[in-house]
Amino acid sequence: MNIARKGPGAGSRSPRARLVSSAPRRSLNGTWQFRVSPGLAAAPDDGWDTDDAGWATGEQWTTIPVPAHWVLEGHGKPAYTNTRFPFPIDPPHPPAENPIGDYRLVFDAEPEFLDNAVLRFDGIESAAEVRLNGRLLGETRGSRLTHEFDVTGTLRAAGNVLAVRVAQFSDASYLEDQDMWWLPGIFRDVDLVAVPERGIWDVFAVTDFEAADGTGTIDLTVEFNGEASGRFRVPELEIDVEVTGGGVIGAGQVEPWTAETPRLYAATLQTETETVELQLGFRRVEVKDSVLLVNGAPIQIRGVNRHEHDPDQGRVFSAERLRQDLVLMKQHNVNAIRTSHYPSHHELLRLADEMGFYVVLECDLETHGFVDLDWKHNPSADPAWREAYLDRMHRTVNRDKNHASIIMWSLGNEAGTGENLEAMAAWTRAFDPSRLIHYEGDWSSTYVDVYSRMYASFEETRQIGEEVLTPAPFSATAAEMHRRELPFIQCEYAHAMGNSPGGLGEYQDLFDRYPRLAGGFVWEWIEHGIRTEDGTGYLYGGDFEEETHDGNFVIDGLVSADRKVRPGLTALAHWYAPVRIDVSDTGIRIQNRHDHRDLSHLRLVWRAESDGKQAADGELKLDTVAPWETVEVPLPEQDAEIITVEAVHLDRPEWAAEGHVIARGQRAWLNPAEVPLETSVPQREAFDAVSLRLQQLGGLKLDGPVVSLWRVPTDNDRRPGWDEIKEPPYAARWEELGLDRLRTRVVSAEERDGALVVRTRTAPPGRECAVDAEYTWRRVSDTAVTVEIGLTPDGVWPVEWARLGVDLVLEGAPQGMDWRGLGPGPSYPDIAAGPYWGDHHADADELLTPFVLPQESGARAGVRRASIGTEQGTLAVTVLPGGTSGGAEEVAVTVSPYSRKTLASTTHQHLLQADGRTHVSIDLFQSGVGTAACGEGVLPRYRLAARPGRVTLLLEHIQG
Ligand code: IPT
Repeated sequence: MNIARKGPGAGSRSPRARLVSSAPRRSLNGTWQFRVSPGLAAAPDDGWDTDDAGWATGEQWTTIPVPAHWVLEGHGKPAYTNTRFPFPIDPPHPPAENPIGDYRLVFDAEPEFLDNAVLRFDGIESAAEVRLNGRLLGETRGSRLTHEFDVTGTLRAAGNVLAVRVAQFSDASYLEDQDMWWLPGIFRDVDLVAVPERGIWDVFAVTDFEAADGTGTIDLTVEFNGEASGRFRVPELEIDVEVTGGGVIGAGQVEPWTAETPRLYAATLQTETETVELQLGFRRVEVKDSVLLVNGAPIQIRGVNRHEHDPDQGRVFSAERLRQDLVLMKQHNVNAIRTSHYPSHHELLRLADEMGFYVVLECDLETHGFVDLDWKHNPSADPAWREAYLDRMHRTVNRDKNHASIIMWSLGNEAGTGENLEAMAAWTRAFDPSRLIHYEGDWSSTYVDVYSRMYASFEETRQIGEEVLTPAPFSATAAEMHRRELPFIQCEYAHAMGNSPGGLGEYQDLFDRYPRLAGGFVWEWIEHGIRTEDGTGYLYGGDFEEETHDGNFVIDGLVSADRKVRPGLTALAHWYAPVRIDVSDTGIRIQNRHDHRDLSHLRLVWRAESDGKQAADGELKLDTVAPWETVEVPLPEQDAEIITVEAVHLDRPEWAAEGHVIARGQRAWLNPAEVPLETSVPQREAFDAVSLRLQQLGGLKLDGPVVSLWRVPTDNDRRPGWDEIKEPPYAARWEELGLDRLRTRVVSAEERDGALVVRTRTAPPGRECAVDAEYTWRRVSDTAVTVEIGLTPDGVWPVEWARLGVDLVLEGAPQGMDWRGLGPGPSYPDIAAGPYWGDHHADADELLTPFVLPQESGARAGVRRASIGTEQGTLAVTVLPGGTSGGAEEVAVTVSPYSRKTLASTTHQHLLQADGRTHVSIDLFQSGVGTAACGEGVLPRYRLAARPGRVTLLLEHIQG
């Protein structure tokens, strides 16, 4: 086995479309014999792969499920690196310590496979040598690409010996340096597929739609297996024609396919011996005047990057996970998927056609690690690798070429520049002119059809939006001129790592403003956590004793590895919604943000609430609202506290849950809480003698409030961000300053105007910048007090704060919270869309977001009143009207079973130890979260420079 050469695989048949066919197919998935050797030199040549069904496997052999990754089945360990290769860059040589897996299966074959059949492998990482009955069938390269080997004449009825030797690393690893786990093995299906004589080897149906007259065409290319012809039928379109090789078939008037209206027509191609079924979607993808069009109308890509990952099985396909993903995407208004950074399991395309997604189908290619050598030796620019590159693209395009959902072919990710990429583009353009070509790595964009970038800043995105409008400078090269004609997409933006991404609204505004900006794909859909053995948590890079790894950078998704929705996805659903509803003092504005549909498939229902009760409801009657049209209707109700308008389906699609809300708009005019009239000076015994913090309220034991400015660093806080002015990350600057170690001195405590007034000064160790606080306490009853809190910064604060608020600790573990405010999910200033006004509840386990790396989470904003349940009783916090003193009308409340110190010092969610107390933060202001983990930091308007704040709270111990 030669795994140190620069070529493609060998011996397989030409790549073809994945067809739904009547030809017999037999899965060889199941339990195989297996052994692993530590390197190629140690892999035995002991007859295991000869034509001997009776060969006895020795004791190094065991069994393994196929498909699976052997490192997730107890043989060796997974390893995570982002861009770095985990071995020296010495192409095409893999390291000598390179686990080799030998797979062996003895099987019988039914008669229908004996005349003519192929053996199909859908995915083997990273290179395999395949032998059947002692004969070498060939080698695979391209871990996520299909290889079919002709077994005609080799396959027999009984006792076939299939022997597959798989190298974990190979020359191919240099082309597969995606940011993900290295997971070797036969991890996708293995099938025996009959190839009937006079049947159909391949079909390519290129569909087109002419928006001007509503007609469609089908350009059919068929490759029969031997001398044959077939009948091509599309019953709904009354097409029934004889096909010998192909040609263009007029389809007459058709309903077009779009991601919003995924109309498909069932078609069949039939010969004497085989019938193939196709689902045709008529659509045209094109670029005009630097705008991306589908069926003549500009489209906005509201996309996500999707890797394949399961916490137990890695990249092994699971129909359940796939469906779960696409259903969740639909429910959150995602309309596009980039298959980062390799072709997904082929089932994804069938579902994308049916459910409606635009797909950017990416080739299995990334050579990112060469960036560390300044791209020296990059295979993309080395002619010796050219065939390997082309082979990857042929396999990618051919397998999925009949799917309407694919609007672009992507050459790969982060593979630098070079002629081999150009050659891939040239072949693809000639083979399939019906789709656009995407590749981000070459910013000069000479051989692509869209200008694509990742994590371009707001400012740069704006400039790109405008570039097309300004005349080109005299010096513009042909390449620059070409680029100006292209639409712009962000193939990755808004990095969703941890408590993130901030700034979605700002990007969306830009996408809306400039026709050239066709939207983008958030990075990324799924966190790649690997489940711990005891099932209680997820692991990341470094947890498998890897010497070289990139930590938790692999945990950066909008959903957890088990597809639990992270708050970033709730925010995304708001910005990606195909309807925008704005309720103001004067009326309701509704914008149709579909590209191809009016709103007649939706209902717009409203309700008015006062005092936490529904007062009235109804439905808004709208005339036809065309794509991108905005209409305005008057408020249906004048004096309610909250008016909510929701867009729901008239006929619920399969993916929508009962009562699914597509978009929501709201306006709240909340009545202020009543201020207690009779108050007195509270007793000193309720306060700690030294700190003057409240210790009891009724029978409730507590400790606080104390001024607090810090948060548990988020993933974004821990990284510097791509801002022009380079500053160390927030986490480092806060640590340096001691924001997490503030100390408080009591300045004075005195009775004044029927209240106890406590003044304190809080500052970091060794610094003089401080926050002066004044707490004015009044007793309301045995179980209630009010406290007016005035906070004033003093001196120069060298870094922005994370929060401005106070902390309280209650005895007893938290049991949940009820509140009036924004919810049910958390929000921070730049990731605030989604949560809505109302009366909300969170169970104990919903108070925080269980991010794999513990970090700040869970703040419920806009809170007017919160009842915080603990084992000991309930503390109700009510914000009293700010009145003329300019006090806050609402606060953000965070309730946690862990102290911030515990959260900050624990590496994994499942290792957190609760201390049996309830940690409460009441914040007047919070910093945004930004996306500095990969992209821009917190935008200036969401940063929290030192500032004063004031609020009056009613604190009550509620019994029972
Ligand atoms: C970008 C990669 O394309 C993607 O695979 C992922 O690693 C992402 O970053 C970060 O999570 S590349 C980076 C240099 C912007």
